[in-house]
Amino acid sequence: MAMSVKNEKLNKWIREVADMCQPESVYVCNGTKEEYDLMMAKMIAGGSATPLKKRPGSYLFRSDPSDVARVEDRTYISTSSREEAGPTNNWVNPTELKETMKGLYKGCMKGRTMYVIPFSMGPIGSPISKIGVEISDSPYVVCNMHIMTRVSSRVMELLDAGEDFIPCLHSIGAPLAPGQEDVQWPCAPIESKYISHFPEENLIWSYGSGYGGNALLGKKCLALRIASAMARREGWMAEHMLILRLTNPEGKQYHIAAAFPSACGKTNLAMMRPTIQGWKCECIGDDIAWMKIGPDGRLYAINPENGFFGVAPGTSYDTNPMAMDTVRENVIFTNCALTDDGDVWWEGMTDEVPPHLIDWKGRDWTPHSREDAAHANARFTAPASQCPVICKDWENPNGVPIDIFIFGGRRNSVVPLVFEAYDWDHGVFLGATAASETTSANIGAVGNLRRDPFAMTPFCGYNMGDYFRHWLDMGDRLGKNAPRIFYVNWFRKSPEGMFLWPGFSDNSRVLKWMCERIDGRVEAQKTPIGFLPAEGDLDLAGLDISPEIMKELMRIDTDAWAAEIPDIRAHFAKFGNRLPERLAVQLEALRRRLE
Ligand code: SAT
Ligand code: MN
Repeated sequence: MAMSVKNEKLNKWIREVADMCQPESVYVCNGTKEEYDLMMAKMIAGGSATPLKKRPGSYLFRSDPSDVARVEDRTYISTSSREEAGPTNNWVNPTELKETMKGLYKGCMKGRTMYVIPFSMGPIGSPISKIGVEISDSPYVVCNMHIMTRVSSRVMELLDAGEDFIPCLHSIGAPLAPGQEDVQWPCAPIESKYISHFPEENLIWSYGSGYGGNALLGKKCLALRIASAMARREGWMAEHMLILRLTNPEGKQYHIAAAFPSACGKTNLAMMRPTIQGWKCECIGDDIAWMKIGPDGRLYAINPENGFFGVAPGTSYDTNPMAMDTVRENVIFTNCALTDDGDVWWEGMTDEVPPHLIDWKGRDWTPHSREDAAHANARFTAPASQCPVICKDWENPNGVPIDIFIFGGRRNSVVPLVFEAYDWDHGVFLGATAASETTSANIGAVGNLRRDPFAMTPFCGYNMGDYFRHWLDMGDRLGKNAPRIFYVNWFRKSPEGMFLWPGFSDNSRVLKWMCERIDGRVEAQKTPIGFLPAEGDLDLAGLDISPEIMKELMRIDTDAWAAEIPDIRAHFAKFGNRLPERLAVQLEALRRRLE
């Protein structure tokens, strides 16, 4: 099979990997529906996929309970010096890491098929797209890659014609001895999992996990970690951002890119149905934005992905009806619960809880069970084209011009609903100091506050201090064309622990204010932390919310903000002399304004 590959670098790499991993056979994927169906049929026969009677063309998978999310502790940026990877990344020198991993890769595909998956991030053949080839021994990965990226023989034709590619090697790390029976979700124990990146040579090596970003290497590994390093070298941006188009009642379009950490509502915002009269929202992407300065000097964004890998729990016809309609058919569900009539279910999907389910671990479940029926990081993998509000320009190779950047995260206190940066440098400061409570998207403690600059902590493929500088450089290049920068917090709580803001569709009210700001239609209040909406400027028509609650949502507790200063100082200190002076200046200015 591999012999029909004409790209020499690819051919050589396939042979090397096959020699090292010793698979039973090698199969080159073509991305067709037949291939997908055949692969699924095998996984159904093997017992790992459950077809869902209630959802055409859809399947449920249950992972090993140890393999349920990204593993940040086992994720490496392997640059020639530790300094290049910076203080926010795990680092091992490339020679040592490759030796360790070669030891693990040796014979790791025994008894399995080695799949070669040619894929494109971004529309095939577009000048901004990048080609990757993932080698994986997981048919589950092949099917997910079919949805999340563009897998196609057309990509192979480009490779045959000599196009370069980013090699992405993946193994679940579970060889089969002759006659050994396979398990439902083969993977390696946590201590031998490695998600490794070699940004200086555009190379990805992943071992031991079959879940999400650990295994679908086009997403976080290629489109963020490797791409962010390429973007710095080449003068563009690869960001952990949703992209949406908002249209006002007069038909004027605004394009917004927003960076929130994993499982903080990017998918919900990207597909939102505005509650404000006459406004329309369309989705372009829900997770990743690649942005370049266009010929007119503005910043243009594309979504490099082809599907959504969204968090299932909490998704419902109330919170995200467009996502619910997106996942009606042709979807892969992972770690959701199974209903008795052959559908999936998860916490928050319906008001009524089914009387009986099979939980994500495959056990009988009733409302009296102590654990959740679906895992908190259960996911759907769905084609973006199925989203009812997908924007007609979502595959436009020229991208869409970004007007607004939003940063934010989960903060149960301190941070108001919305505020605007004074200028670009202040906006970069807001991005660089963004903080959020941790979620189940990563293995580890949930609910701890951490600084997560630009929501890129787990995804920046080089020294984060240099990344801050790259943002400042981009602003200098964009000048007056730079998007305006805002900060939001949908998650502020009352002392009793209730969310103060309804969120979801009502977030459109906040976006509307941003659009009015950039159009110069509304004045704002200047405060020590930034510009806040002036009283009455946030459109609350039809919303049942008391003035007291609005006041609490917008309240700036100067003491609490002052208490952030030492924490930000410690956060900045980690970057040593890589921290741009302009950010230190911003911190000092904030301190003075709070005095
Ligand atoms: O597992 S993924 O990394 O793809 C999802 C996420 O954490 O955003
Ligand atoms: Mn993400």
